[in-house]
Amino acid sequence: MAEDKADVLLLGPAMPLIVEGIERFFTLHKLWEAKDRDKLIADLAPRLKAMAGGGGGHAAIEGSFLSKFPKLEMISSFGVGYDHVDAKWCAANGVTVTNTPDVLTEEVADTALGLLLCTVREFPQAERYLRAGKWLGGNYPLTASLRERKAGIVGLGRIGKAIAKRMEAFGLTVAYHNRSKQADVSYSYFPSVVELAKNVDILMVVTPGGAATKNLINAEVLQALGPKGILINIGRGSAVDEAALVKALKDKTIYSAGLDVFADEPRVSKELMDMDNIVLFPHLGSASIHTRQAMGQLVVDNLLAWKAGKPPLTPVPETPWPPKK
Ligand code: 8YV
Repeated sequence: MAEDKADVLLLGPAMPLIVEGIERFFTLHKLWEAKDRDKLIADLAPRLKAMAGGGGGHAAIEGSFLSKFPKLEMISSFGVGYDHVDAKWCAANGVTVTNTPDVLTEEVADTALGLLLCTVREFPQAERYLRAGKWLGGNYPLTASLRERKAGIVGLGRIGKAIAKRMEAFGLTVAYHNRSKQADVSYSYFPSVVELAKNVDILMVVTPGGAATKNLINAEVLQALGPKGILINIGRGSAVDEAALVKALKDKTIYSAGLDVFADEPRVSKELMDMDNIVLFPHLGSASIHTRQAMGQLVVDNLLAWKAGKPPLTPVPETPWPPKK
């Protein structure tokens, strides 16, 4: 007799590795492709125990949606950030949430340093200058420099620490702000973001999204960062007050910015688009083939661990294993 495969509801488009990996071991249902979404939900609701988020954009996974599935046990989410999942609701309802940390740490840290260099030394602008044939008319203007700068990291988790290591190798002095002081580092700690910003001229934002960090980087922080200041955001767009940032860039309250994430991505505000003196990446942090495959595999492996009744590989802190039902 054929094995009765457990159902998995995939909430959005996902890379083939995830789709095929789930299909091999489970009965896969693709919510975004359903002709009648409500019918699919109603059919699955009495029996569905597992969902997966593929990472093709991060539509909110809210308690009001999840509560339609009384037997739900597991949500395997793509990406280290899971601000789109109502993890509190999951914790209260015995649902385990997993994310894909660690496997992307070095990639995101590489991207952060790349974005920093691009922003300070204006590499994308200089390349556009060459391609426009302007080099024939004279050299690209001299740029700002990393030399003699102090960097402040907002959010010193795993990725923040990997960025700090790279910054040290580049000769930068590193300080940080975090919810709590980290015991395993000797960088200067600032209990407030404004105090950190006052003491550095690079502010590297690596925070998760969500209510706790919403608009953490506001007008006051940008003012404190000052006219030499460079803001880099590799964490979540919601952590930066974009209107305040646009104003700070226009008023030259800060010098420049490099952004990999945006408040309403993939839509980027026209005001940011129109500025040629900043650097904008289309959320590239972890986006290499190597790293995205490792992340995708972890989405599948977390589901397989759940299927085997084993502890999930990477549960988020809000939903430690075993779940409280
Ligand atoms: C992914 C990310 O781009 O891991 C994260 O939190 O932001 C990125 O690595 C994103 O999850 C893709 O949807």
